Amino acid sequence: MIELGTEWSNWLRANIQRRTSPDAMIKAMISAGFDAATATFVVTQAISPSMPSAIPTPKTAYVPPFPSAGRPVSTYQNDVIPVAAGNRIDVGDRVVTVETRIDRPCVIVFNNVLSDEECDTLIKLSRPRLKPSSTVDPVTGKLEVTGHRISEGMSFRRCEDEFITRIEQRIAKLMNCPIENGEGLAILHYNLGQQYHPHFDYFPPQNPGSQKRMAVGGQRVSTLITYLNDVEEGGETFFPDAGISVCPRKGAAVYFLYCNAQGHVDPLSLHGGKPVVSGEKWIVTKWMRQRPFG
Ligand code: PD2
Ligand code: ZN
Repeated sequence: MIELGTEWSNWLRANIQRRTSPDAMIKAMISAGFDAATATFVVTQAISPSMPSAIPTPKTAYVPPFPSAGRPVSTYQNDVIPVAAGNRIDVGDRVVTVETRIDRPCVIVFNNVLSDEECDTLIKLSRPRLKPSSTVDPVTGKLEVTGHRISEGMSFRRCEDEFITRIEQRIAKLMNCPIENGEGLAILHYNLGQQYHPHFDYFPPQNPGSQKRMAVGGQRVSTLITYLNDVEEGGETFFPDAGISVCPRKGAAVYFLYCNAQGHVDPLSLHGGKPVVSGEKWIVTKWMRQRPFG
């Protein structure tokens, strides 16, 4: 039996009452981070009169109106943003400038995170190690190659040499998170037409595979995507539920924060990479965890 929280139970009940189609409910649950199998099971079970329902009796009489895009209104709240205040941030060996700050979802765009030479070196070092990209299977928690992210990638071991260590120290200072909490720097390369469909970087708490992924280091809390080249057209990092698009620019970066001190995660951080329309796209991503990782 899958246990749904009160918020989701109320949402499901209200939608069944207003005769929303099962397909639309399943789609809305998948968009909110449920895996397809769980969403299908829960909806099918809820609408079937012959099976016991996953929906417990509501504890409150109030059922919120149909929320935007079929999702329940999120009560997520950020803590104090860890990134330093101000328009210029000294990260030790460089001054990073702040281009844009958005409160919710918490998104910050930086310039001058990496030099042109550092971008070129990361591409050169990673190119011979690229493999088809993998994503996390939501049920097993295992990494698998799927059509979900159509690109190639590789990960450096944390602090694997002096050059990587220098970049990691700078990024940790910028994100204001201990270097030990970081996963290894991950490179992604997109060719013409390739994209990354919208997803959460956090491990969706209701996915059975997430517990396994969080056993070491806990939940992911923040991401920094740094662009390693200028893309002629397309390839924006976008947040579809917040209406934000960030255009890739060599050496610039987009930061986002989506997990607070209580371990609650922000569904507004749903994001993806738009298809590359002209040229190619290279990025390096740093994911930070709640605790030391690995
Ligand atoms: O390449 C991107 O813009 C992108 C978009 C969404 C990268 C990631 N997610 C990621 O590395 O998690
Ligand atoms: Zn992502």
